[in-house]
Amino acid sequence: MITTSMVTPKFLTKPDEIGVVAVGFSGGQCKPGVDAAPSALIASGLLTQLHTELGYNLHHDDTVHSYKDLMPSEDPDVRGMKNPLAVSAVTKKLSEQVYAHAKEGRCVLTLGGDHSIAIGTVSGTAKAIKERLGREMAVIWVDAHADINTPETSDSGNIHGMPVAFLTGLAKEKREEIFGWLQKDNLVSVKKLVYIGLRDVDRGEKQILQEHGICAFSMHDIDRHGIGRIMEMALGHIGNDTPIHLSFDVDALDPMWAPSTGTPVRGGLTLREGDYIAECVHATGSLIAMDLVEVNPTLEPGVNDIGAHETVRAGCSLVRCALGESLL
Ligand SMILES: [Mn+2]
Repeated sequence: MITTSMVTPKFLTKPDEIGVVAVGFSGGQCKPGVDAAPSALIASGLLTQLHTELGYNLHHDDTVHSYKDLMPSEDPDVRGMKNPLAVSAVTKKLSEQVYAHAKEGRCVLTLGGDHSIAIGTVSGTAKAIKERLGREMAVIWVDAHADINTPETSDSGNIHGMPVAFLTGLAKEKREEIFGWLQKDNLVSVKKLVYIGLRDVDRGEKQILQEHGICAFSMHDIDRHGIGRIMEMALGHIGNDTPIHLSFDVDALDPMWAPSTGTPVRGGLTLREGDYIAECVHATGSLIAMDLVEVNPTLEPGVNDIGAHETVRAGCSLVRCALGESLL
């Protein structure tokens, strides 16, 4: 049975509406299959549940966007980045799509795709919130990884490990066609960024987190304090007067709960801890957007696709919790 605990949203003018963007894009990393996630999530009934069980009116174009028309014929590495033209073009377009929903005052749900797409989603909501409310939003980044490499600190060159660096202005590129379209209006402050679930952070990233005093709760912190106290501290850092964009990488969950993902790391969140994070963010009434990324149903599918099925199911649960499902 699904029960809802609806909280009156503080920063949405259309609280009963959700703008949905389905992004079948995998170009921020090397493993195909993450582009199949939106269809798998939708086929498992996620959008139907949001409508019939949680009561939202969905604004969705019934399309899983692959942005094929935006793909360049050649896309050579730039500063070590792989597929820079493609990722930039796709995220720029996605930024406009998310902006259009957020500007209308509705909550935006983006189903990825690899985590590079957050360059599009976060920049879109940041701009809309600045225009609509004249304030900066916060980002809660739930992930095993910090995704804050600059092109120079990245070993792999995969842009899904760099979105936070571009979104905070720590990584910059002047060329319009390679993220030069990210302007001040699109960016978020490192002071308004909170990480939860980190456990595989590169050396260069650790340095960036320390240098900028970024608020980050690793699995060590969660072991020490428990997820309840961690959420108090995370939300305390943000304050109750700030809109929140929740960017949830399914690899924050332990591979036991979400095996079908591109870069699994053992020692992660339980499904309940993940749901609890989402429930707490919902309870603030400050949620203005959520991304669910890095579900890859083609990896570790398991016997009878049980692994893929469980990963999709976990992803759906995280989304429903963030949007108001409650246990009682
Ligand atoms: Mn990520």
